[in-house]
Amino acid sequence: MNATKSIILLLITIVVFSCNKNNNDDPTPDVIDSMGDLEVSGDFNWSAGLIGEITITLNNPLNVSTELEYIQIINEQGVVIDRKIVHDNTASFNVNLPQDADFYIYFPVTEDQLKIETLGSIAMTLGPTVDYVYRSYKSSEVVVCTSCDSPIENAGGELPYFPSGWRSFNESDVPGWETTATDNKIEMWTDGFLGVPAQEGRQFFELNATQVAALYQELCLEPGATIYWSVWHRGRKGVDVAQVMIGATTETAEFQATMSDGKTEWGYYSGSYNVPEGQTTTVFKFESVSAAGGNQSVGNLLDNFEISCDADGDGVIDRYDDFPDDPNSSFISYFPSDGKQIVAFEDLWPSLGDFDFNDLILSNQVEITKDKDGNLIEAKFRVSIDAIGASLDNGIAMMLYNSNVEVFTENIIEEISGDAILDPENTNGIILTNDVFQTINDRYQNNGVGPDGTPDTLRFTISFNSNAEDFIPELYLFRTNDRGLEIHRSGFPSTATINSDFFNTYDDAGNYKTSTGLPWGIEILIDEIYKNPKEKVDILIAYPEFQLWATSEGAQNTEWYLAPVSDKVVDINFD
Ligand SMILES: [Ca+2]
Ligand SMILES: [Ca+2]
Ligand SMILES: [Ca+2]
Ligand SMILES: [Ca+2]
Repeated sequence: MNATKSIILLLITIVVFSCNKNNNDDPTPDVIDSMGDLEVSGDFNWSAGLIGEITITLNNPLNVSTELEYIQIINEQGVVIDRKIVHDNTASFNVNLPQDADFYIYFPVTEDQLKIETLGSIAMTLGPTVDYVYRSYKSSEVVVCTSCDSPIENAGGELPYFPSGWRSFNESDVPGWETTATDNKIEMWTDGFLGVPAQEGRQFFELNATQVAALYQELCLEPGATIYWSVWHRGRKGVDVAQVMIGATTETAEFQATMSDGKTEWGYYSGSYNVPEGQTTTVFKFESVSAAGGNQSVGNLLDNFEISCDADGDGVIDRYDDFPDDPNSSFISYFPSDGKQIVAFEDLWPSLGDFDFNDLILSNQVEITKDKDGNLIEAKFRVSIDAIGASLDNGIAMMLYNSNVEVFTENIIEEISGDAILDPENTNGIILTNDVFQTINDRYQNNGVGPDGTPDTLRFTISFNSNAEDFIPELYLFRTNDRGLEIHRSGFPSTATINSDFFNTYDDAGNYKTSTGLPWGIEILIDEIYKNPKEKVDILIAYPEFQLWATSEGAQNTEWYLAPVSDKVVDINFD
């Protein structure tokens, strides 16, 4: 007894001494061996990962066409893990990225690539920095749906090069393009002439050269293929009108779209076209209809004609379509954005536990399908029950929140199938199991004390009713025999089933944190394997870098989970 008291006194002395020492401006915190002695800012979310918004701003000195193009996030293997459409040279992503791997912003049009280092604003400069050769970036895009070598030529009117102002060329001097004008003249402008910026590159066309006429290209496209075309149009003195015609010859080309634009902005036009069987030559014709000002040599500016394959006609070209043969599905993305999400819990809330964070450890990977507009179609979940150090019986549930971690105003779930059911008590809630021990096939704990076993994996699929573009899934625990006792990670709300009498009792400060900011659950986004602390081994002991990560609110030791003390963690190699 006396010995115990002495040790306690000694510990108190050490703690007091530590506190005093911390009051100095010494930036190096004292190393402690019990998480319960930590004090951490109340704002820290206890998540290891790059989680939040990234806003890309494109610097575009070469005037590459960026509007409505896709910008992507790719992983080290070059796999596209997310994409957004660029507007006004900017695009924003919500990311959940592991920090033990590298990720890049990638702009396919120019093949520019930039490593992601932080959240927030990222500026990216497009194009080669030296020795720029004037060219049209997208002059030979069609590679899949045609057997022809060069289906489109000089798409953005960058050839022939001329230094400034405007020129009238004979059609034989303009690669790829022909005109219906009887004098065979094609008029071209350079960027900035009469105050008009090129839509792409530094040159563009004026359809009305000396006559009201049409520009066209004769392309060799594979019969039976579906192609997707796009082009940009602008008025010169006011609202000019032209039309897009496609067919076997200039005479039989059929109307596709009317282009009508004023003189202040380029307008974007696009559509799909099915190349008829037997049609080996396809003519794309851009025909002047009317022009402001009444002079037939004035009007209808044109730039950046593109053709791509769109086999399923969903408006997403094959190159960007993760489901090129499914018109209802266009893109795959992931939660987390790459790797997997580990959530690790202490389950004695509202009382503190032993901080080994192995009472329940889940790893979660979600493959998300979206339509062409980015709306949710389907999500396939794989939730692995990695460790069960608990002695109590717990259930596992999930809530889907919007990207601000708020409840959706409406139900977004159409249907669920597989190893989970809808939560009858919570809209957009899911029950994975009412009792973990009843769900696993063979009893295992994977905590270094109880039996080891290959983790069971729960697989389920949610289909959505298209009311949302993104969701955050939150895995949480509840007590099998007391649904009102639910344990969330801090930063997430409790659900409709909570018994709020538990809040502010024992060690809880009302928000799933203690008065010193400690949580009952942590999150790790990880590309590698997470080895959990053995039973009753404090996570500060198992992972010496954890303490500074916590006290720096995640700013330092961002990869603490890669540096365990090897005999303090469970290291089981499951196939
Ligand atoms: Ca151009
Ligand atoms: Ca498509
Ligand atoms: Ca598709
Ligand atoms: Ca524990």
